[in-house]
Amino acid sequence: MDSKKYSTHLTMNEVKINDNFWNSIIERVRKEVIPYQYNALQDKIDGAEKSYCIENFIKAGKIAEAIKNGKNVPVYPADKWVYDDNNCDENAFHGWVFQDSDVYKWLEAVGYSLKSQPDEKLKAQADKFIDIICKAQLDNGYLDTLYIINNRDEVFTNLKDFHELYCFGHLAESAIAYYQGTGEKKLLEATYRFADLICDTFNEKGIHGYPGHEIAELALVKLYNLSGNKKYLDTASFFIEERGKKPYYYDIVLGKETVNDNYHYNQAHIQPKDQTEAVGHAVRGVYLYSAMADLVKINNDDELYNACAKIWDNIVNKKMYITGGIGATVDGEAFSFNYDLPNDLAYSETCASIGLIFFARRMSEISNDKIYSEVIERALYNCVLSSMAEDGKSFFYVNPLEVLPEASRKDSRKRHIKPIRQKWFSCACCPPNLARLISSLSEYIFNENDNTIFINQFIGSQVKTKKCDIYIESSFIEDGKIDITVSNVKESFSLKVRIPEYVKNYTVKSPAYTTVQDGYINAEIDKECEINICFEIKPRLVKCSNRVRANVGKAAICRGPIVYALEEADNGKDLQMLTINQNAQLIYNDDGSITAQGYREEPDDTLYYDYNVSRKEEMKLTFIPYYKWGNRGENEMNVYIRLDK
Ligand code: FUB
Ligand code: ZN
Repeated sequence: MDSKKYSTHLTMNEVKINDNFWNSIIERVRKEVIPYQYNALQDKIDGAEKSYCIENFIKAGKIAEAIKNGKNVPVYPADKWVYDDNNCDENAFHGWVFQDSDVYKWLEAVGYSLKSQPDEKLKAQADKFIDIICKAQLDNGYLDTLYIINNRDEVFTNLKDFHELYCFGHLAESAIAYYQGTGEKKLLEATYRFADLICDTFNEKGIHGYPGHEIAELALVKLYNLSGNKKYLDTASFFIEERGKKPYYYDIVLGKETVNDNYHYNQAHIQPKDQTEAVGHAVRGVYLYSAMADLVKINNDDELYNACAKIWDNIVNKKMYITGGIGATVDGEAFSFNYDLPNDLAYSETCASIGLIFFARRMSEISNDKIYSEVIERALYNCVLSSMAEDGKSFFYVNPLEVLPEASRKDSRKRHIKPIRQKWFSCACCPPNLARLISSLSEYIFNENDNTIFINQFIGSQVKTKKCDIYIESSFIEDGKIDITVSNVKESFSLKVRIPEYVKNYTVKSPAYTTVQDGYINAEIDKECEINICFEIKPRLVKCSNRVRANVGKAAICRGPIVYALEEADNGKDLQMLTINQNAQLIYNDDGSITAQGYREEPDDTLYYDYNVSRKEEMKLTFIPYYKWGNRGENEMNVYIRLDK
């Protein structure tokens, strides 16, 4: 770790995307997902599960007003994770304990979107929500509708489960994005007041607790970066230092003593600085690791960096799907044990992959090692992208690598595996998370430090920096080509372009002195120039470690960063009967599919029989990008295919 080499990602203040592949996806989020979520948050979607999100803020606003006017307000139990008309009073809080976070994530996406594409109608909608949110804030700054509506006297009493600090984290992220996107400060001011209350409440002299679901930590760092107010940084550090200390805070509150290390689910089994393995709830994990990486960079904290590096290594080398999905088990939406990566039971929550991207970018800024950008690319083009339908109107929460619709219906162990994207979820964490990531994609392309600009993702874009202007024209996903025009050069610097690990051959045309360093093409720039790169992007068979039991004897097909899948719509039912030879010619087609000669075995109706070689017929196999699966109705899907002997 060398603090002099730290880089910083370039932000949407500097970077504008204009890319063949991504333009339509960003537009889909802007034109479909954001408006759809606007209605979903207000329960205006027929047939979708209710959100209650805005309804809760309106209820909380009335209570805040009543309190200000000295009126008595009712009390309801705050004792469950999810509230509905069957288990609570109609005037009580409804939905999941973290329901507030849905509108915050929506506002964050809107903030980013308005930055790149001003839109008065959308801004008016967002301002209306912000007014509703701010009316709910109590005089002392507190802002979480569960406790405002149900019981003001119990705030911060169940940090382990009830998500007040999680909702605060999303509030802060949205307020910053909205301020940066529009210049509007109302939500940010409300956030500072809540943040101040939190800083006054949690410290050496106050509560020694920490969030059960991490995110407040990284949000406080963002507030510190924006405001320069050190108390936000101190509270983020406090939360990270207190986590996992013994006796456990949660035990103290619950009046028990945990004998063995517990609280893996919350990554609170030991202190973060001593953690070496990714455990517990995956989204919680990656949000924590992101905040740890933030603190590493701000404090040059070697100990925390070593923990981050070990956890990273554990995730990407033992616990990550080929799609960049993480959190293999439904049991606690959690990381499983090393190499436990079942295809048909995978949890692989969309939010977890998004959090992995957050962690990766922070790590890339610390070391400039390209491995982090490789993982961003993997997660982005596969797990994350697959979570949204092609029309932007339905979503996956869970991202399996093998789907049999009948099993999803009949096998309760696979109830989480949905064979078709859903319109909305009562626990709707993923779609708004996706919206905020895609709307801020421009912040994942470039990093910069004193003497270098790194191009980490090959997304058509333009950027203006202190050193120069850069224009990238990219058809990378189609044919591997990237044309980089550097102009307005104000000082000499190194331009480093990541060479993807799957690229074996490439050509570079560069008038500047160009070498290869640490997996990057390195061009020394001192005047304007154009650099043309062509990466050879060929379809390839990818094997998985034989420690992963589910994939022994199988391979996946990939091209560039894109993982491919077989679907019943192209290949018929019983995808498990298909095989491919390791030498099969993989043909990339103009429509983005890959075809190959393979085989379909004849079905064996006899359950057991003496060994013989299965009879099989040749057939043309069609593979489509994994992110496209499930757009043609309910059907079987497999990422891995058996290798023919
Ligand atoms: O707990 C809040 C969110 O709900 C988590 O991040 C998701 O995994 C889902 O459990
Ligand atoms: Zn989610």
